[in-house]
Parts: sequence; C-alpha cells; structure tokens
Amino acid sequence: MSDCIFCKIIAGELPSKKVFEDEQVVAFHDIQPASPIHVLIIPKKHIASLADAGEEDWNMIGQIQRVAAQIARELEVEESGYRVITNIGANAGQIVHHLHYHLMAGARLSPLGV
Ligand code: IU
Repeated sequence: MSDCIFCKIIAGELPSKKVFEDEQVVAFHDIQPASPIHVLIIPKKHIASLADAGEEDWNMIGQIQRVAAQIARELEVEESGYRVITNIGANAGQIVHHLHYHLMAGARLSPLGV
C-alpha cells in the first residue's frame, strides 16, 4: 500500500533498525519504545489488522509467533519474560493500520486492562 508507513519500511524507503527478515516477515525496533526492548514484527503483505487476515494468512501469522519467540531468545529475554501483543482497532489503540505484533521486554510490564 503506497501510503502505509510500514510498507515503506519494508520497501526500504524509510529507515528502520531491523532485527529479523525473511520472505514473509520483518522485525525492527519500535521508533518510540514503550519498554526497554520494544520490537515490532510485521508481515510483508499489507494486512490492516488481525481482523482483516484471510484464510491464506494464518500460516504466516503463526510464523510471526515463531519469529517473536526466536527474537526473544536472541535478545536473551526468554527467562525474564516478555509480552507479544497486537492491537486491533480504535479501542485497542491501533495507530498503524498494517498488522504488527509488539514484542516488549526488559522490565516488569504493567498489567493489561483499561
Ligand atoms: P499501534 O499498535 O498501532 O498503537 O502501534 C504502532 C507502533 O508503531 C507504535 O509503538 C509506534 O511507536 C510504532 N511506529 C514505529 O515504530 N515507526 C513509525 O514510523 C511509526 C510508528 I508512524
């Protein structure tokens, strides 16, 4: 999608600090980290949110979970713990409408809720 920030990052038109890339998935450090470690894991395919995933996307979305666990291992936060989360829509605070999973770690995270 031409006006999507994350599509521009994937295309290399905008800079990012990448930590992982394969044919389907890219991961990079969040530009405004909300925790000491804050990585975004995204599909190369433009999907607006989890709610917009099609039957053909579930395998790749499963791979995103796998990549999250791999990055957590590489960043050595597996033992101390980490959170993987995706926001869907306005009430969840989704700002960028390209599916992304936040991997957050490096400190005791606040409980989920309102
Ligand atoms: P959200 O789930 O849509 O609220 O999260 C969007 C995230 O994307 C948020 O943590 C931003 O800091 C992050 N981000 C980024 O890393 N690079 C960008 O150019 C933009 C947003 I715009």
